[in-house]
Amino acid sequence: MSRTALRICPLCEATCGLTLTVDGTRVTGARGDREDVFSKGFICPKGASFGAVDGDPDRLRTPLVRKDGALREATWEEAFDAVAAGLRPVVERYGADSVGVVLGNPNVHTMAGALYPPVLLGALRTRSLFTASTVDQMPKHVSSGLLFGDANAIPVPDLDRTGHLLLIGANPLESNGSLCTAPDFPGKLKALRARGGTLTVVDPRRTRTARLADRHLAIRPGTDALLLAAMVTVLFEEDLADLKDLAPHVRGVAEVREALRDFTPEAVAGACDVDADVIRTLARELAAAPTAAVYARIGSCTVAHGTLASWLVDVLNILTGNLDRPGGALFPQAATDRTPRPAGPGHGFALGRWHSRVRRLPEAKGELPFSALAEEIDTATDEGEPVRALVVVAANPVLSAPDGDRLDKALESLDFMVSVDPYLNETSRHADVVLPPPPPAQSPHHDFAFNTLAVRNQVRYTRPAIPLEPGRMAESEILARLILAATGMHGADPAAVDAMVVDQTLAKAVQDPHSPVYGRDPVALATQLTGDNGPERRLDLMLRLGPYGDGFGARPDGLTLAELLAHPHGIDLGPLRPRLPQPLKTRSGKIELLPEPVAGDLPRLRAALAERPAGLLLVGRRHLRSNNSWMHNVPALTGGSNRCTVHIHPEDAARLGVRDGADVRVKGAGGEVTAPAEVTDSVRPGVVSIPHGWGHDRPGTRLTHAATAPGVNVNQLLDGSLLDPLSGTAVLNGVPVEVAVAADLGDGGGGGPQGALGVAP
Ligand SMILES: Nc1nc2c(c(=O)[nH]1)N[C@H]1C(S)=C(S)[C@@H](COP(=O)(O)OP(=O)(O)OC[C@H]3O[C@@H](n4cnc5c(=O)[nH]c(N)nc54)[C@H](O)[C@@H]3O)O[C@H]1N2
Ligand SMILES: Nc1nc2c(c(=O)[nH]1)N[C@H]1C(S)=C(S)[C@@H](COP(=O)(O)OP(=O)(O)OC[C@H]3O[C@@H](n4cnc5c(=O)[nH]c(N)nc54)[C@H](O)[C@@H]3O)O[C@H]1N2
Ligand code: SF4
Ligand SMILES: [Mo]
Repeated sequence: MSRTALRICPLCEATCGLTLTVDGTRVTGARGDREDVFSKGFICPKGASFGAVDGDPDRLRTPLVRKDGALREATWEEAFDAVAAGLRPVVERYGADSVGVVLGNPNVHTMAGALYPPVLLGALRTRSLFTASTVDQMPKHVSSGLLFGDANAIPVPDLDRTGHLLLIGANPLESNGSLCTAPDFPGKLKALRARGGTLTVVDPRRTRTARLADRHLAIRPGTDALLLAAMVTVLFEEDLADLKDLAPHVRGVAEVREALRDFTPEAVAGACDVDADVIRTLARELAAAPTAAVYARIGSCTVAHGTLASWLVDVLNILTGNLDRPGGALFPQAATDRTPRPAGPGHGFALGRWHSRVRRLPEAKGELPFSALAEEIDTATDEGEPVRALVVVAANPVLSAPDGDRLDKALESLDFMVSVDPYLNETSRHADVVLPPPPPAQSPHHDFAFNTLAVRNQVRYTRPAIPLEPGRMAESEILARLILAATGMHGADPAAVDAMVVDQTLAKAVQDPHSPVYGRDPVALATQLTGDNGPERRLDLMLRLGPYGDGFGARPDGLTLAELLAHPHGIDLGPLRPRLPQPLKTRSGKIELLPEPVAGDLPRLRAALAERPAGLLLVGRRHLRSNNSWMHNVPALTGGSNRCTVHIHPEDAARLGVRDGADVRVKGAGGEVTAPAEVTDSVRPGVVSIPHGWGHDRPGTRLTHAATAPGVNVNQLLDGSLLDPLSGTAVLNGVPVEVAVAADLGDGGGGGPQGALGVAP
């Protein structure tokens, strides 16, 4: 007998509500939940394959523990004994920083990933934290931290109401959107055009998104900050800057004008390879639109000037008066946000409070660059201990970070490594203990992260669609036990972790005059929490203390977990609303339009005015049916156009003698890879594109299907040296590479004609 169950999709940032068909303990179908208050029935091919992703036979069912060199199935008890025995001696002998923590992307797609890593980090007190943010959105955090005083205050384009969207370095028709949670992003772009609005796309590739646009600019990779700076200059030159209601909240307008004066359209046109007239038009259109939003993603972040580009996006939103107004870019207000405090000066945002040991790279938001992970393990210095043990949760840095071969070796040299991961893959194969979380159908879901980035305020929670199979452990319990094992409390009741967080949170809240529970008895409040388990009680706590919460009775109509459970398709909390100045936490209490670190980085941007790269530049791409490195094992999601190929423009192909389908060799500072060419004019001349997350040909993994079409690891072309200096984010786009027909070089390389290692004119 089959039944249906609701489940919020965790496979990308769109967070669609799914209706699963369940037969016994298997998911046999998935369709969009039409009653979902947010996604209203939208689903994409990945969501439709939820059952195949969930039921992948290669998912690990039991923990693995290394014995005599080999990973073997073990009991949970044996596994946590091994974690305690492996981690504690390292902490005790070499200190907290010798234990590294690596957090990957799926942590923002699980409840456990939101609730427990902060507790682990607080308890371990290690400064060796590396996450996927520094191969992703860290530039945006840094820019928001500097502008608004809060690294997590990220304005989101008001897709449903805007009249003009300038979309930069993002391809939501394949990615379904990022830092902008919007189920049916494609439909929203079509609706924008249908209501007479305009869409401009800036991307070196003519993507599916670009094809939808009124205007597509195939910019030279890595130069968006120059383009945006020139747009700012046009606004000032032509007297088009108009802050509207924002004016009283902004400091530094004149300073920005002065600082960017020489970035005229004429000055940047050559570097960007975009006509000066077009840049002027972009600025005029932005200023003239009734409402407009500038929105930029991966292609603007993982580049040499990622923080400056991210900053300029909001400078443009501010100078056109579009920040914090309907139809512009607004700050969402999620149900689990902290109770908003009255506006006023805050603590501000500091960068570089400590540095990495080897390259002395500054921390950002408490993190060291992902690109520095390998060297922090494999390089000894006088500055302290290298990382000797690693806790990896939901990350596959061997494929997702620069120079996987070096990282591969570095991981092998660790004293101890534990991976919390459902797969034995390129990274987890190095672990001494692998702790597999259950598949998503057996896990509860709430989007702590993405609701703070959603184009509409709403809240949804789904309990596990299928009960935990025998022998499985919830990821929340795995992480709670890991925290205990790592901090010398191995064997204690994992519920103690949640109880401790609840107690600490309430103890603080009752002392906070702005909290709805100010002055009340924290012990009595804790007894009011409902929920079947620790994570549910913590969700209840956050909802009740949050901006829409019942304040433990202070606002009887407010949100609680019980109220949310009574609304299985979610609760709509309305469109995004203007919130300034409340979100500002800068020391001045104002938006700091020209923060000092940004000003300090402008000379580097000025130097880029003269740059005209001689060779080919590498950019990435995403495929709708893919997800970073971990979905190539699902047959339904691979094949067809989802292949690891090198996109190259016909002009470049002709010059280099590259035929469609023939293997080409691509060489970068970190190494080289060989993959089939796909000759296509969807990339601009001078640019080649290779998707990331491939390279599933290493031994010792259990990815049966992925290994049949492994592809190559594009990040092997990088040596990790290229970073956006303010955010520590790896340069993954706009990377110089050389391309040659593979046959011309022969197997060993070097033997072939050097002239074949061609570069674009
Ligand atoms: N060249 C290039 N490189 C890139 C990018 C690019 O555009 N170009 N993009 C970058 C970006 S944006 C990102 S976010 C990173 C991603 O980089 P990572 O976060 O390192 O990698 P993922 O491929 O998302 O792998 C996530 C891991 O989590 C595991 N996993 C899946 N589901 C769960 C779960 O429910 N629980 C747990 N515990 N584990 C789970 C998977 O098996 C996999 O091992 O890659 C980056 N790398
Ligand atoms: N199907 C699918 N969906 C995903 C993922 C996935 O792997 N597959 N990954 C998820 C993750 S972790 C993230 S972070 C998001 C990312 O979401 P998006 O940012 O929308 O991701 P991409 O599709 O990589 O789009 C980046 C675009 O930037 C372009 N680009 C490259 N360099 C430059 C440049 O210098 N300037 C400009 N203007 N453009 C440039 C690329 O050609 C590409 O089209 O997607 C998420 N959703
Ligand atoms: S768009 Fe994203 S969240 Fe929606 S069904 Fe597809 S993968 Fe899932
Ligand atoms: Mo990402």
